[in-house]
Formats: sequence, C-alpha cells, structure tokens
Amino acid sequence: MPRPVNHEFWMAQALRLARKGMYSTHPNPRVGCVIVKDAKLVSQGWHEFTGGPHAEINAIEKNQVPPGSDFYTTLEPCSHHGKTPPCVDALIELKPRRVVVAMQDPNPLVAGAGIGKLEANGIKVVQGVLESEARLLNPGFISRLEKGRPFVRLKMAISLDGRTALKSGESRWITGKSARLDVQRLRARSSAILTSAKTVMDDNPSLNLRVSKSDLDQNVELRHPVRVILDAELRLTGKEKIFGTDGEIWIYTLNSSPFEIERLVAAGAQVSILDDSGSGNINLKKLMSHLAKREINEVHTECGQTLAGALVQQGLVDEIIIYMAPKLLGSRSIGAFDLGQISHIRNTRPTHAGDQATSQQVGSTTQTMDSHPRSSHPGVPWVKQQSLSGQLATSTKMTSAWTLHEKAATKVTIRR
Ligand code: AOF
Ligand code: ZN
Repeated sequence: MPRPVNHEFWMAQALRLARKGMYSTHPNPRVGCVIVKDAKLVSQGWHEFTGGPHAEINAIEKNQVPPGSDFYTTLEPCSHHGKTPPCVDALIELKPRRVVVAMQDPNPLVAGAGIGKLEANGIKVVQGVLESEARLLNPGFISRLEKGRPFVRLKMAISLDGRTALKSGESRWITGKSARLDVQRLRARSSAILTSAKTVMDDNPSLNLRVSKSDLDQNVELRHPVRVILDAELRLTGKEKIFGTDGEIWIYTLNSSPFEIERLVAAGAQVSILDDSGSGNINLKKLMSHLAKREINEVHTECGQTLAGALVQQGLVDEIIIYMAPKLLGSRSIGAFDLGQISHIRNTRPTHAGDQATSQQVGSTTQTMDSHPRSSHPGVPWVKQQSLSGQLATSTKMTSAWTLHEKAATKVTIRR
C-alpha cells in the first residue's frame, strides 16, 4: 500500500532551510524549497541573500530534477520580474506533478498570480501547509505588505520589580553574556533599530552589531541594521558615540531648522521631517508607514519608558521581549512603560486577547524543583523552558522554580 504523503514533514524541512536566511535576506522574505520524488529528497535550497537567486532556483540548480517531482515552498513561487526572473517559469519547465506552498505571497506583484500560473499550466497546487509556521518566519515582510507598517519588537531589560534604570540614569546592570548575545541576534535579524534622542543622550549607546557571522553560524556577511532615532527638536549634536559606528542613521524630527539638520547630515545621518498632526510629538503611525515605504521589515526597539509607553498605547507593538534580572531597584527607580494614570484594571495594557507568552532562562541557572512529566498533570499550564542555543531543555510545569545566578535573566516573550 502506498504511504500517505507527508506534506508537513517536507514543509518542515523547507522551513528549516528558510530559517538559514534569517539574517541576510532583508528586505526580502526568508524562503526555503525542497524537491521530492517518490518520497525521496531530490534537492533543496533557500534564499541566501538579497539580490541572489530565490530558494526555488537554488534548489533547482543544485541537482537534476526529474519530471513529476513535488516542490515544497514556504512562500508561493514568484511570477514577476524583479532582481531575478520569475520562479514559476523555471518550475513549469521542469513539469512537476505538484507544488505545495505554505502561504501566498503578500507582495502585490505576486499575490496569487504565481499559484494561478502553475494551475493554468495543469500543475496541482496544495496551499496552506504549515502556514502559521511560515508566517512566523517573516513577520516583518508580511506586516509591511499586509498592513503597511513594520513588525515592531520591543526589548526591555527590567529588574524583578519592573524597573529599568536608577533615577541617576544608571542602567547598565544586565550584563550576562547569554542575554547580550541574544540581543545581538535580535538586532541582527532586524531591518532597523529604533530609539529616541533621549536614550542616545542619556546612555550614549552605539546600538550596532557586535557579533560576526561565525557567532551566528552564518556564511553570508551580516549587515548593520539602520539606526532610527526620533529627535523631535533635533537635540542631538552629531558627536554622540552612535555617529562614529558602522551602519546608517535615519533621524526623524519635527524641527525643520536648516542649521540643526545640516549639523546631523554632516555627521552622516539622513534627516526626515514628519508633521506632528498638531500634537507636538512625532506621529508614530506616520513614522511606521514611512519606515515600511523604506522597506523596513522588522523594527527592534531599545528605548526608555516614554517611547515604549507611546508605542504600546498606539497599538504599534507586536512583540515585547523582557529580560528580567534577579535584582531589585526599588520604587524610586525608573519604570519600563509610561502609560499615564490607569484608573481601571480593565484598561491595563498590553495583553490583547490571544497573546502568547513564553519564558526562557538566559544564562546560568539552577532548577530547584522537580519538573513533572507533561502527561501526569492534564490541564496544567506548561511553559517551554528553552536554552538560548534553541534546544528544548525540558518541558516543565509553570510553577517550577529556578535560582537565577547573578548575571542570568528570565526572558519573557509576549506576542500578539
Ligand atoms: C525572495 N526569495 O526565495 C522568493 C521570493 O527582488 P527580487 O527579484 O529578489 O524579488 C523579491 C520578491 O520575490 C519578494 O518580495 C517576494 O515577493 C518574491 N519571492 N523572494 O527574496 C525567494 N521566493
Ligand atoms: Zn522567485
């Protein structure tokens, strides 16, 4: 009896390949492709870097593809002439039996036309296999094309009592190596890093990449994300540390004074003036649509409580990543989100219905309670404890306790 075709199995392999392009395809999507005949792998490939061959072409060129093969692609094959010719034409020539796609391409230049062309040529198309996993791979590309704004991730380092810095401004207190590498990974996968002039003036950060391609297991050179700084009044001088580091700097402002603009342009920045819609603040929704037009997919935000609060209040945050250190900074220290006065619990933010939260231990930890096998406690909420190398360490009951060593942190991710 023939074995049932396992679309999920092969699509999972295509997704694993796509992930290899995590740091190098911006502003294009991460895409993987697997070619199968008689339940055997014929070839595979992924989109390796911007401007390079698409995943399908890399797979086709690696090995001889016999007619009647099945293609598994994490994104609908393209039908347009971009930097490269349409992939569907290359596929059709090979006379495949079937093309299995995880998701349609949200790019209006494609948007179903690739699938339509395959079907018009008598090729069976199966859609939607592991679609939600495929969408998770390209949150920024999808958000930019579907909503006209980037995917916004907000990174915060807080104490156990929810503080980010002492009143004096001192905030360099989460120094664990694993947390730092994790943040570098988040920066490296992003098209842009967003912050405010206040953070640049208070902390004097570089907000650049301090890892090499080998630290992230990559073959392709890493690119520096654009640093986007909101400076409504143009208070930056151009002498701050960030200006002396690799990577572009885009400043958004309300101030149209040529003198200040010239000073920052001379320091290497690009300055854009946004109107404030009468509020006196930079309009964050306009900022986001501006960034999307400049092909920014994922935005990684590292900022203080004012910008963090405003982004949350305006519904512009898609993911919050909090590193919680085993320290207490006290109630006179600075909080993470300025949300004004909240008078009712029902008005609290930002947990929208359907939010997913995961928690990981980062750095050196000791588990102090037994973890229980998943099956023995039906109905108990579970949390996956994952090591930062990505290996699933153990699946434990949510109540199990960990001792966090001095430089460790708990990483909590909340996503809508
Ligand atoms: C990719 N890699 O494997 C696939 C893509 O500018 P181009 O010619 O590289 O085209 C980019 C568009 O092609 C992209 O926005 C997406 O719509 C489509 N598919 N892109 O970068 C791939 N399959
Ligand atoms: Zn293509």
